Amino acid sequence: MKLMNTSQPKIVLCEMTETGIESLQSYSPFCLKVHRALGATGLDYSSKRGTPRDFADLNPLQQLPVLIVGEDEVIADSTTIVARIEQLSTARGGPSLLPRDPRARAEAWLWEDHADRALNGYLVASRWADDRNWPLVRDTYFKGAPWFVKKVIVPKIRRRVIAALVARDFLRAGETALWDDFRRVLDLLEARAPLEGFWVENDSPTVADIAIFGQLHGLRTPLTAAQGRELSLRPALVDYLDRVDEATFPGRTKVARAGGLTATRGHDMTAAPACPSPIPTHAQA
Ligand SMILES: N[C@@H](CCC(=O)N[C@@H](CS)C(=O)NCC(=O)O)C(=O)O
Repeated sequence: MKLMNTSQPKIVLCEMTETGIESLQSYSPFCLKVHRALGATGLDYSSKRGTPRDFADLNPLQQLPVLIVGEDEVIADSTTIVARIEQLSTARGGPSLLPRDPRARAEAWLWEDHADRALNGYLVASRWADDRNWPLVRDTYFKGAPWFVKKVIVPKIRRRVIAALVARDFLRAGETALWDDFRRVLDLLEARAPLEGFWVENDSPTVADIAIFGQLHGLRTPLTAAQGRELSLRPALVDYLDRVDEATFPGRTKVARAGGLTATRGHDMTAAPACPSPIPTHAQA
């Protein structure tokens, strides 16, 4: 039997502000992804919360997450971070986030990329561009901001995020086309979702699962009720996300027992309190 070496360097995750929802460690899909990679590998870590600007000395791109390993190793970008977590975990005999087979490994990274670049657009659009969601998103993200920030700065940030979505080819054909596309993509994912186990390799979560989960689980909050409902209509996808949740969130059983989760309800977080975010200087997701 292979014994796990429990020693590891100190790990600090620098990330966006708290959600106030126990089962959702971050509204940022990229920070959530890193939480779940750490959860799946069982590495110990602590978290420092703030806005991207608060950590600009660590990441001049002013994006979160950033991971600090040991005293002075600073890693930016969730993909690079997850690759480093993989090394840290396997170096001590812990779980791997990658399939052994090289082709399956490449496929896991391709799905990871698809989640970060493609699925992310739908999450950003549902929070920032959908007028049905915007009032709650705004009040959650910018709660506690001075009135002039809410009145002047926030609408500017929103316009900038929407312009970026158009540039990414998400909103160029308008909202109706975007949501038609979203449903089509969910249908494809529903058809592709594994009926048991995980996305690329069957018996344990890989980088593909963690990245897909980061983006899709973020839709299952009160902030994006319409998109969360679309997701809830795809049972294979919902069951799959719940399996990933279970495998990557050590505290899940405790939250479930406290009545926060049930098997049938999955992550229905509609009763959760709003996020007490301070003002992000940039878009959160
Ligand atoms: N490619 C980056 C994306 C990270 C990202 O976009 N983070 C958002 C929070 S969800 C952020 O920091 N946004 C601030 C900005 O882009 O100005 C990664 O994978 O870490």
